[in-house]
Amino acid sequence: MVMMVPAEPGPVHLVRTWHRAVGGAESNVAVHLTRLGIRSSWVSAVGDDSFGLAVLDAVGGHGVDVSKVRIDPTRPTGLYVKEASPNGSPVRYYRRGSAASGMGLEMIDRLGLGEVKLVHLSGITPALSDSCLAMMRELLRRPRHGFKISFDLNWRPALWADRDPRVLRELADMADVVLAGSDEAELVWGTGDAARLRKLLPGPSALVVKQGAEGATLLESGSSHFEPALKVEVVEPVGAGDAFAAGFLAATLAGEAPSVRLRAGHLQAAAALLTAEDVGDPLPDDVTDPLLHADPQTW
Ligand code: KDG
Repeated sequence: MVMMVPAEPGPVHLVRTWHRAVGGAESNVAVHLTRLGIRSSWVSAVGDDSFGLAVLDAVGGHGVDVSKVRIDPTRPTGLYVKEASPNGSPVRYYRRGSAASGMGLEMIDRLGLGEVKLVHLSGITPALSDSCLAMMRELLRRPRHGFKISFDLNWRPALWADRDPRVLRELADMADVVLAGSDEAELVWGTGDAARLRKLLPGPSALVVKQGAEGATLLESGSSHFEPALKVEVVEPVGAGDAFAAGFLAATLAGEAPSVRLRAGHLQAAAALLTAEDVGDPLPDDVTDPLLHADPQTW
C-alpha cells in the first residue's frame, strides 16, 4: 500500500503536508529479507495507477523481485494513513475494493512453488475479501514439496469488523512456522501464554510468541527458548513485527540455533522501532554480528 504520514504536527484533519511512503506487512518482510541477502519476491496486486507504480518502485528499489505482482486495471492500489506515535500508531485504511483485495486462487500460480524455499503469509490477507481467504486456505492445504510456509498472525481488528476472525486459528494451524504477539494471541485464541497457546496450535513445527519489549519465545521440537529484546527508544512501532519476522526467518533459513534466530529477529525489530516509516535503515553489520553470538549476560 501507499502510506501517508503527516509531515507536520497537529490534528490530522488540519495537516496539509504529508510524507508519502510505502508499507505493507508482507512487502516489508520481503524488503528486510532481501537486505539480509535472501533472494525474495513479493507477490501481490496493485492498481494500474500512480500509487501502484510508487509501490512497485519502492519495493523493487530495495531489490525485491516484483515481476509477479498483478497490475489490476479494474481496482485501485490500497492506501493507508499512519499517525506516528511511540505508543502505537493509529492507522486508517482506504483499501476496500483495492487491487490486493481482488486476489484469489489464480494468484497461486504466480508463486513458483516448485522453486521457493519459503512462502511467507500474514493474517492480514484473509481479512481483505472472500477470494483472498479462499486463496490462503488453498495455499495452506496443498501438499508442500520442498518449501515451508510461515504465517505472521498480524492481527488487524479494523479489517475484521465485518468478518469472522476465528478463521485465523484454522489458517495458522496449517502453517509450518507461526509468529504471533502475545497480545494478539490473547485476542484470537484467548491466551498469550506460549505454552498454553502451543496446546491450541499443535500444527506448526515452530511457534514464536513475541512478548513486546520483554522478548520472544520459540517453541520447537518439544523445547522452549526465550531471548530478551533489545532496549531502544521507540520512535514508532509499526513495522517492527515484520522486521522481526524477516530476521528470524533469515536466520532459520541459514540453519542457525534458536537463540541466534530470536536475536536476529530482535535486531531487525530494533532498527524498525527507530523510524516512523515501516522499514528503517538497517543496523550496521559490525553492530549486529557480535550481538548475534554474544554471551547471554552481555546481550
Ligand atoms: O506490519 C506493518 C503493517 O501493518 C503495515 O505496513 C500496514 O500491512 C499493513 C496493514 O495491513 O496493517
